[in-house]
Amino acid sequence: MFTDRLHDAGSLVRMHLVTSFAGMRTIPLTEAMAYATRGGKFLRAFLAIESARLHGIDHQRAVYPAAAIEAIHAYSLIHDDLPAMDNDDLRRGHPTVHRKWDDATAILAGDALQALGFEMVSSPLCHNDGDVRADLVHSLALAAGARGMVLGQALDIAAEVSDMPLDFDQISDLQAGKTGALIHWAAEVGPRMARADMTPLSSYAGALGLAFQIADDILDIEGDEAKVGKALRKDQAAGKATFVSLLGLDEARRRSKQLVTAACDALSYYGSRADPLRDAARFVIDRKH
Ligand code: GRG
Repeated sequence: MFTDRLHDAGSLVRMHLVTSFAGMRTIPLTEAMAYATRGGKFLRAFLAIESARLHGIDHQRAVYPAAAIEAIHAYSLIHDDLPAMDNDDLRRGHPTVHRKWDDATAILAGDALQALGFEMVSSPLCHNDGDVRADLVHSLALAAGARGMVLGQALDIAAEVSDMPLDFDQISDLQAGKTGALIHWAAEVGPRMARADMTPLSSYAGALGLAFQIADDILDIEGDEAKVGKALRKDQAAGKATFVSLLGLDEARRRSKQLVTAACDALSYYGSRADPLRDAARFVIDRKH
């Protein structure tokens, strides 16, 4: 069952990260790092492990990129919650890192988690071919940085202070960076590690990333704060353009379903072996948190 596989991927990655934190000094910084990597859905880890499995890479190695992407995702959430950005008190149902500790600890925990991500994919235990490791490091840097996630975040912040609301293409472009880039990288882990054609998983990830963000915008309107574990309806209150504000709820739902169909179809090359990834695409738009 999909939820069991998602849970297994999460446990594997969580254990891997805990082992890594155990080798560090116990100080507020490392406690905050451990705290920030708990309690998520581990969807990006799941994508990396399943993508690797499709290419014959076993989970002992796949856990490295899977842990890397969750560490970088956790860093982005810590920094996004800071007063200088979204100023949120709650994440995954618990106080945000800067609320539990302080801003300096949150900034450093985010910085260190980002570095840990690169430590993971540059480890010889991740892959014994140095060229493959270099490609993982390079592509992860592109996905996380000013051509990917950080670009998306900067465009989002710029849009908040602009008088001109974003149109559909501009929001899609922003979200392809902010949310899509890490999802994309996770889904491409298998062909990168096996030096295989990335086209099917790249198409899958493109559609999945957009479906994820549309679903996130729908959850922001319809979700239950207790289940989602963070403050909702902030975009609406700030009058921010989102997929829902531009398309309306019904059309947003229709588009997200269309994208899930496109994501599933993109995997035809793998036949039924890719069913867990198809289940993940359906989960992304049905989730309640
Ligand atoms: C601060 C550099 C920097 C980037 C921040 C990821 C991000 C960019 C901001 C987070 C705010 C947000 C709500 C983004 C949209 C979608 C998203 C990434 C949601 C969180 O991902 P989930 O639902 O979270 O996979 P869990 O908790 O399950 O890991």
